[in-house]
Amino acid sequence: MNYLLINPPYVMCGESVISPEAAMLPAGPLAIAASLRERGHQVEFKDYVFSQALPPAIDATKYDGVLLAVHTLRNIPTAKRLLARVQGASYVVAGGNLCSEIGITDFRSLGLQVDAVVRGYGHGVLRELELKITGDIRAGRVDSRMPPANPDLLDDATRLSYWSRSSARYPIIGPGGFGCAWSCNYCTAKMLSKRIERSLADIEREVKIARTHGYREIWCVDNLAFADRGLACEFDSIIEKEGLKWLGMTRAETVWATRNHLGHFRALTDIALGVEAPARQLRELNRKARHNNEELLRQAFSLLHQAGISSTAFVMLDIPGSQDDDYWALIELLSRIRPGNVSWSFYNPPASQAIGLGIDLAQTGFYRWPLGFSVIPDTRVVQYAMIITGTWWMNWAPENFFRESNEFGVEFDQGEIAQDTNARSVVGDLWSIWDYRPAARFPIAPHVGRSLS
Ligand code: B12
Ligand code: SF4
Repeated sequence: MNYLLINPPYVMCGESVISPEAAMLPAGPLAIAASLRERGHQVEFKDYVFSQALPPAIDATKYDGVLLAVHTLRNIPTAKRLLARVQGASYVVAGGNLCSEIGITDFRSLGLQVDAVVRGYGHGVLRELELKITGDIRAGRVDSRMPPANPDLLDDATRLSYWSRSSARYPIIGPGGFGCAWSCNYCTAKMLSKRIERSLADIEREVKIARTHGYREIWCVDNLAFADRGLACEFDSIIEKEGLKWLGMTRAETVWATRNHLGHFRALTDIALGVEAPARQLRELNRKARHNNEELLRQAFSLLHQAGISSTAFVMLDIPGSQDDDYWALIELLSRIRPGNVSWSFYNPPASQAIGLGIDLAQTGFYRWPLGFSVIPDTRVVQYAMIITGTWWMNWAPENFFRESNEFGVEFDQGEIAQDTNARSVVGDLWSIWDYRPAARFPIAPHVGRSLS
């Protein structure tokens, strides 16, 4: 059969696609394409992340199916605009991370006329695609075999853009496998799946492909890189043999369980752990996961550092109902647990909640602006992000607002940030990610030297 797989842009402004300065290979969609090819199908992969504009029309009459990738809710507006240009498709299927949260009914309510939605991991449901099954397609069980993503499916310019804008970092599912062994009630990242190991042979093939394409670092995107410490060590050896480095994320508990092996890792450079703001609301959100176990986090960061592995704390800003005090409590928490780097993101509500609230998805962008869940003004949330990263936000200066310095190393000099940048790129360092574009809802002009409080 003959398929067209479409990867929509991250964000658009008017008719222009905003080309991200930092991006990652779309490993999931590329893996689906590779899986279909392994079954003897033809797949054309059209990636619009770095296009200047969308094509006026996409003729789909020669394809047996059009596959639409949707990473998060923030992609819905661009996916919708692309789909509106697809003409003559006989079968349209959406898939991707978002589809672990929402299915066909929600897609249709958002105005995306698709025939089917692949829920959760998609590489195990190819038979259903061949049979043109409609509605919600759910895998009975996640397949441990997933062929490596194939960057050769991208045109040369797009492949080069991904390479250059990813700091030569390649995302793959590694030793932690698919899904997650834990079950935190608020979480959708486990992709509707208990933890399933991925075939080590496939992982090894993928690492080799990454090296062949000039990548120097593997970003292990597993929910828990240390879910199995033996496999994590094997993964490390594979990467070392290829002359590459890797980084990943996990939970503090698994760092503790791996403590006697941490010194054996040769190619591992950084481990990230979730550290949320100790806001009352988030404590409630995390009640079951007990993510705020401060002593465990402190020990985990310390164990990593003793083993010569750098660390990153993932923190979330704009948490529902959060206030100034919550933010400063977060800064104090960080000063006690002492991570190496800090990487923040803005709170994204669960997709169904965002749809229910009628959030204007076209305005949410990618890392562009907080969605306004905290009690304090958006501008101040942005100021807080600036403190964590030690960098200005698109020419904004936090003049007059921040007068204190504190133990975490945040220094202010006459109202301006005076500290080194400390957040990792791609997920945290947003001012280097987006070109500044004024937007309708956020008429931001560069306000150098103006107080935003
Ligand atoms: C790498 C990554 C990124 C990269 C690359 C994204 C990309 N286009 O590939 C970057 C850094 C750019 C990114 C950005 C964002 N991300 Co992200 N990202 C991830 C991460 C770490 C791994 C994704 C991955 O590669 N997985 C491995 C592949 C194999 O799995 P997969 O992509 O899910 O693909 C499988 C299935 O989904 C399906 N599938 C995928 N595509 C398609 C297409 C079709 C047609 C079909 C049928 C099936 C299918 O089959 C694949 C194989 O089984 C996940 C966390 C995680 N561990 O999953 C977060 C995650 C998905 N991201 C998340 C978020 C919130 C974002 C941002 C919104 C962050 C922000 N605040 O702005 C942005 C949105 C970017 C955008 N597209 O607009 C959240 C989503 C939470 C949610 N459910 O809303 C996650 C779960 C992290 C988290 N816990 O917060 N992200
Ligand atoms: S451990 Fe992490 S990925 Fe697993 S269910 Fe909890 S929050 Fe989700």
